[in-house]
Amino acid sequence: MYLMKECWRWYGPDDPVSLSYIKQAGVTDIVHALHHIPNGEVWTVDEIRRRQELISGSGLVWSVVESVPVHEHIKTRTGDFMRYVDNYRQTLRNLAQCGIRCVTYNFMPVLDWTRTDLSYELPDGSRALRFERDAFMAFDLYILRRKGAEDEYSDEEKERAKARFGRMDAEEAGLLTRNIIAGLPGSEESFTIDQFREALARYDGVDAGQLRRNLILFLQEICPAADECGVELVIHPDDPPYPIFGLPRILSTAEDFRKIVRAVPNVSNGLCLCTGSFGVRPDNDLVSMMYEFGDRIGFVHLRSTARDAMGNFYEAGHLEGDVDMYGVMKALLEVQQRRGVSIPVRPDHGHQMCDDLGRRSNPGYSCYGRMRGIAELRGLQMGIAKSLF
Ligand code: DNO
Repeated sequence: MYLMKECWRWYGPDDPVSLSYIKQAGVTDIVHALHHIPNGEVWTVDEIRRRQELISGSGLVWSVVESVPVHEHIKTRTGDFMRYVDNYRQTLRNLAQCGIRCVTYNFMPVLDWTRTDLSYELPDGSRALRFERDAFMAFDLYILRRKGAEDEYSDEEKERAKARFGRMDAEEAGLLTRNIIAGLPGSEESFTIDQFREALARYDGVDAGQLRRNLILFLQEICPAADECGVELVIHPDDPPYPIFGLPRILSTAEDFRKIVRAVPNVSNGLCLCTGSFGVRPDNDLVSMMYEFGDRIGFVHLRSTARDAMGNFYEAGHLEGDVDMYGVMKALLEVQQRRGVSIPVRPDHGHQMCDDLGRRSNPGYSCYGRMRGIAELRGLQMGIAKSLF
């Protein structure tokens, strides 16, 4: 029987959750990136091998890269983008030479994922990541004071934002700013307010149609090499899955991914099905997406979010919230049996709980919270597998 290949994201030697702890979580594989290499530069075979040896020394296997970041110049097709495309292709070849054949990336302009609160207290005392719409709008309108933002919100939303900003003291405003623009784990960019304004300006005149064309051109440039060396490129969806800061978004729905596949049918053009990101939109049917895109799903992030009518969401327990995790897991098991492969899966964004609460950790990447996540998912998988197959 083909079960999920259980993975865990590790940020490197400075990650407070060590490889030996990860081993104790019972997973077999590591999701990792060479974060010390500047965005756009080639990952050499030497650097990759050195890291690979460190990981295998702990009895684990580095099997998924998350992420090889896509330089902003590639997303906007400006500046030095051709050099960055060549470097990207070379990095893929080097990874393949080392036997690492699943590479995650995203095509979100400027910011990778975005949250407003990294320490939202739940009724049981654990803490979760949260996106609070009013706080977000307050930042956009009153702290960033983005040109044009006024026109993108309704009068009612502007009222809410104003009231929210009015309740904020300087400390809260500073924390909110850092949470949004200082770079969450995995993002390769970090900005001050001025730098952030400049980065946004690079997208003046780039709408969703243009950004999608740029993604398609990029894939047409790198997929032939990826096909040839057997690397699967898996795109991570937008998080949150709708436009923010007036920036275009092109991977928020099933239809978005269909468009990319229609334009670039190469086998290496794959999807990282992140149930937490896609799951924030009620119109994304995750179970059908798992079946429909099954052949192209090279990597899965399992987590759940709970949304409300005000546009807020927080990261719920892995088996709670709005995601039908039973349906997703059953579909995943069926896809794996049909394809005859085990797909890499990682528990995403755990809560801070128990000893996590007093320790430093990368937001979303706590030890106990993710252990709880993987344990619940593993139990769910076993229950379904034993009753179905
Ligand atoms: C957040 C992550 C994202 C993801 C990238 C993939 O926790 O899921 O940062 O790694 O978007 O390129």
